[in-house]
Amino acid sequence: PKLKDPVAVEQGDASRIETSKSDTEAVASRITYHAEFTPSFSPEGFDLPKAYFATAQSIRDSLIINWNATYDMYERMNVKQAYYLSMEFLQGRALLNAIGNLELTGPYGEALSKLGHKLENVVSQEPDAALGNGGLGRLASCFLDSLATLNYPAWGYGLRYKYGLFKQLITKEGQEEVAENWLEMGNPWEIVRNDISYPIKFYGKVVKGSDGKKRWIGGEDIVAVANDVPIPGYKTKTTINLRLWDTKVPSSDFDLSAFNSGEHTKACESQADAEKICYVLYPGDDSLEGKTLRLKQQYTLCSASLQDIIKSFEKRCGDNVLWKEFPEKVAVQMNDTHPTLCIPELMRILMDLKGISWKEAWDITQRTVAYTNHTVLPEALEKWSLELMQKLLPRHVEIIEMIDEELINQIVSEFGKSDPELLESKLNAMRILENVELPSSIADLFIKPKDISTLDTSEEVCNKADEEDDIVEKKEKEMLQKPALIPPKLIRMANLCVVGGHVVNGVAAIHSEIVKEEVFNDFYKLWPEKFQNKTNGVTPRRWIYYCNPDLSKIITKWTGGDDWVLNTEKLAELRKFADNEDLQSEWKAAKRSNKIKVVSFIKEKTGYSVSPDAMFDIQVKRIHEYKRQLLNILGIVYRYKKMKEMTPVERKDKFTPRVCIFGGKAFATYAQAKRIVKLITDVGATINHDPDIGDLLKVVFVPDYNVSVAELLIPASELSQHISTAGMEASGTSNMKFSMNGCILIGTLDGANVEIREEVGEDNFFLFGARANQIARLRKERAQGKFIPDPRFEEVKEYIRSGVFGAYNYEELMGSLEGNEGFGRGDYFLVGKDFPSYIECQEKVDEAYRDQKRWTRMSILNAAGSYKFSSDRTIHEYAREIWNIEPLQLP
Ligand code: 4GP
Repeated sequence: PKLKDPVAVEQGDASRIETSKSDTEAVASRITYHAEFTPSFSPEGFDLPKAYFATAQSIRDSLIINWNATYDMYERMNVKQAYYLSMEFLQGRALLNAIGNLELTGPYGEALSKLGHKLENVVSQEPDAALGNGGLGRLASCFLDSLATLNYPAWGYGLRYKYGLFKQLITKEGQEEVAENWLEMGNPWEIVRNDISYPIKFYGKVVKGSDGKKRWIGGEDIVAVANDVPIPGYKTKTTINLRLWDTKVPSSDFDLSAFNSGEHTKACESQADAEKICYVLYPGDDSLEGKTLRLKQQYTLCSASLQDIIKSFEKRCGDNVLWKEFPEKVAVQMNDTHPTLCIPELMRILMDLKGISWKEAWDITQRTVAYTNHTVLPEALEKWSLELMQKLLPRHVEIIEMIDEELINQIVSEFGKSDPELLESKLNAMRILENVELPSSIADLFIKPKDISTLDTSEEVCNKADEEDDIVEKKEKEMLQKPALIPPKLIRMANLCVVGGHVVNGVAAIHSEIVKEEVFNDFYKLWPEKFQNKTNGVTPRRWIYYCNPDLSKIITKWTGGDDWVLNTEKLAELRKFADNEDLQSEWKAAKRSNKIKVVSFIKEKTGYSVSPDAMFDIQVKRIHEYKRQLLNILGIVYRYKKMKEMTPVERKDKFTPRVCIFGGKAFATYAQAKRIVKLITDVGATINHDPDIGDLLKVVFVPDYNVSVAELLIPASELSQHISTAGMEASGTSNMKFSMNGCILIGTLDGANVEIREEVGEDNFFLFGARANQIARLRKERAQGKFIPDPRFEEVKEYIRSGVFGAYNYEELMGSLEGNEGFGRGDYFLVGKDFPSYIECQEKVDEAYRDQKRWTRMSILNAAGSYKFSSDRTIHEYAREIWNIEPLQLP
């Protein structure tokens, strides 16, 4: 077999496989070529791992041809490009997607079968690329798919972590984490670009040159090396790039003489230091070392990507580099605050290296970058220690201080000095630096001179004042002796993003309102034009077409073609057939065959046998108190207790058989989330072995939830739970995937649930719980001891405490739902408040499921109403309203 097809290379067209042979033969010969020459596997045999690797290599060849053609076109046309910077990309598997997008599923299936394998078995060999934690990372991957499919000139930039988040084991103790070594067998998708690398500096100091310019010198130098992952669009040649940075030391840094004198560890020390930057996603950050490592990761991503972007801009400009045109060629999107250092880094490069003035550099920076907020949780709005940043990135801190000073001046000129209290509150809320002195001209305003005329000067009062002064003085001295009591100086990254970017967007309509009215309200009042909404979306390719082929065929049949894959508005046409009996029976059959696959999967992963006739009720997402997996499991416990109190006949009459499926990872240091996992698995262990209950109720925790597991579970789902405390889930994206696959949602009016309910219709969504605008009042009332819990809620907690589910001490978990305010107590997420309406809503679910015709209708109407939630729609909005980029397609 030939290594490359010259015709295809010349014409930049990967779909033109060797014309002299049939597609199948050509594909088979490409696969066997790689099976023979790929050095990672032994020459004999063609077992599944080898078949996967050779197949992936063969398709990668095709992608590279299209990738080069796409890149050449962007260069030639010098179009504006968007760059999506993200610490996470949760790509999942790539093979099936790539084969499908190139429309080669048929030839690949046949070729592999000739070679003795089934395509589906080969595909399932691929480990998930799990370079992400949750929604934010998966969104980034959906965006890449849409960008390529819609032919937008865009790239992703991230880090090539050696280990993904972690692999989750479920044992008797609950969750255990082990290293996610996704690169163990090599990664056929990445192309190491040893020709593309950039220096990255840490520590050192800032000096002023004779020309008056600041220079950052000394310190620790490493190198960031590009690893390119081609991202193919669907039914287009456009293949964009995900560039992931890896880190190493500059080659000159290897201490040969130390090595030769036997000091091997010392000689390799700097190498190890550099490499560990890209070891793991989200290294533990309780220690200073951990914090430093995370900051190094963030800076590496920003610095390497910006150097790369700038190099490409300069190359395209040739001899005539007009910096003020930079924002007309480059849009940088910061996926949450992790890439905030883009702002001072772009300023530094422009000023210190390109000789541009502060004013012009600031204008360019602001017009280039934009920021997406993904969470309202205060603990997730990053703040970095000023001291740490000063050590690691001294020049950036100078720049951030300047930005802060300019902001202070702007706030002062906006609000005036006449009302010092108002001014002080604005400064406190909006400044980038926290707990850092104000410039003295401003600080003086807040020293309130005492009004001498009203002072009581009697001896008694004077003595008392002296005593008070002594106490204050003593306290101040103590404060100085105990530095921990002095509030740390911090940099608020989110504020820097809002100030430094030209657009700030939330990710669902309700979230964007909260961003404007609460999280960044002071900024919103100052710059209302900066704030936008971009409701999230998910790619219909991965999340219907490839993961649910049975349903896809039905949709294609009933909507008159497969153009819905690119144009999801067509899904709405299913509405008119929602009651059609033929469609209903096909629809149910597809669901059932997907459920049967999950039955085997559950058996394999957990040992539990579940019935495909029961309703599949699923909650899969990161384990977090605000997402309220606890509410779900308490509801299940309530259901179980009621079942136990009934006769078998009553039980069968009242309850619909259910398999309640959970999946998701608890962050390794998040103790409360891990207790929730433990409770779920303990409840499952009891209920699943209870002969009184049988198939009427099963509770399963699927271990190691990831993209591939989601691709299996979501098509089989009938009910899915999106039950966060209202106002706390920015958007959610699995809600969209479930709805697309004909699953009915039970949820609160939170995140994208609000918009999904609008689209699918109120009757086709199970709504319960307090509304976002009630939450603050409810919390306040609770703290005042005014909340009277529903007896059913008390009953459930009591039942768990009684030890029915084992001897584990659930006191910290149950206790968190009780009492008034206090750390880990006071039911901050209002589980108790929403519990009654939740279980009552679950009764409505049971009733609806009993009427299968009604249920199937609801299911069809969900898929039909999900058309808005394609990431293609979202990306068009970003392209038009934030990035100002145009599609450009290869001929
Ligand atoms: C997530 C949000 O929790 C989720 O609501 C949203 O759908 C998703 O981002 C994408 O916008 N946030 C994160 C995070 O994953 O790490 O903050």
